[in-house]
Amino acid sequence: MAALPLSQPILASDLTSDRFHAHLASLVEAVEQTLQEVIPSQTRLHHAMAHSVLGGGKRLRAFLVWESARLFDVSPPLALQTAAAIECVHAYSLAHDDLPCMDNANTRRGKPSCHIAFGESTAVLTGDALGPLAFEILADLETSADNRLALVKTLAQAIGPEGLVAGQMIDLGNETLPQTYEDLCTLQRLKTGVLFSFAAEAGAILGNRSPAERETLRAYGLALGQVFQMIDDLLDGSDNPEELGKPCGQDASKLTFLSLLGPDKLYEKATFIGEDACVMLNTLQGDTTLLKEAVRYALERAK
Ligand code: GRG
Repeated sequence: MAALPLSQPILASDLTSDRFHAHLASLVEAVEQTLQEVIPSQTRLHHAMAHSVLGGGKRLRAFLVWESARLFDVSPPLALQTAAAIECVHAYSLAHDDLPCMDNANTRRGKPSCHIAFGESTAVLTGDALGPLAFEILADLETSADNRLALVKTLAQAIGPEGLVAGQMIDLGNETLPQTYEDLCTLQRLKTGVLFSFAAEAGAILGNRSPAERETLRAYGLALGQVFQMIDDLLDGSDNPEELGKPCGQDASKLTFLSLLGPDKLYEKATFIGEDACVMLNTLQGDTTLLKEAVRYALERAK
């Protein structure tokens, strides 16, 4: 890890720029529109899918796809469809995570969770439907077969038995629970980092970039995921369910970055990891300012 003073320019100023917020807002709108086009609206299942995936969420993963694709002049429709696929998978994971047998959360994105609105079996099937839909979107992208295969395979790896599902198993206590800082990093890499990482890499895949560039964006995504998750832990211990997007205090009985480090050390460490993520981006050509600002945005959630 590159050692850096916290005064590195990108995180030194106080707030994310208007440009960042304007880009994020227009991306949210564009992804929403793309998602509306891919989610059918005839059946109860379709309505539950729409409930889970539309009208909410920060769309950070979509933003990572969009910004990494922009670096490499990928066409906007390709980037948006890829972003929509990732948001479908993310919504799938949230619908399942909220179930009584998992995190048992009644609200999500300021709305009733999918199982509260539609019942438990429909919520399970909603996730079951959003996953295949995501892969279908990727398989249909107007890009080379190599790129489609790389996207499908990398996403499958990110969410499968060595990714999201493994992280959820650990989080639920179905595997050995985390005991150390390193264990927590592993858990959060699996639960959050791998999907951020895939999102950031996706633009490089679509842009036919080198393995080194793909690796840089992957590593950046992992680091951003860790910052994000550390701040999530901080918010879980606070009284800010709006920012967290779900009820606070759900991790009170678990080892978390907050219980392990305390708020000050946690924030300091998250800032250091965030600085490192920004430095990684300096090896890429093109304007990575907004990707760097995404790090600050993640840190700012704690304010
Ligand atoms: C195979 C996709 C799949 C899932 C099965 C249920 C499960 C295994 C995994 C759940 C993993 C999980 C819920 C991780 C939490 C990730 C996280 C940080 C969620 C909150 O992300 P935000 O804050 O949410 O970006 P918004 O609402 O803004 O999109």
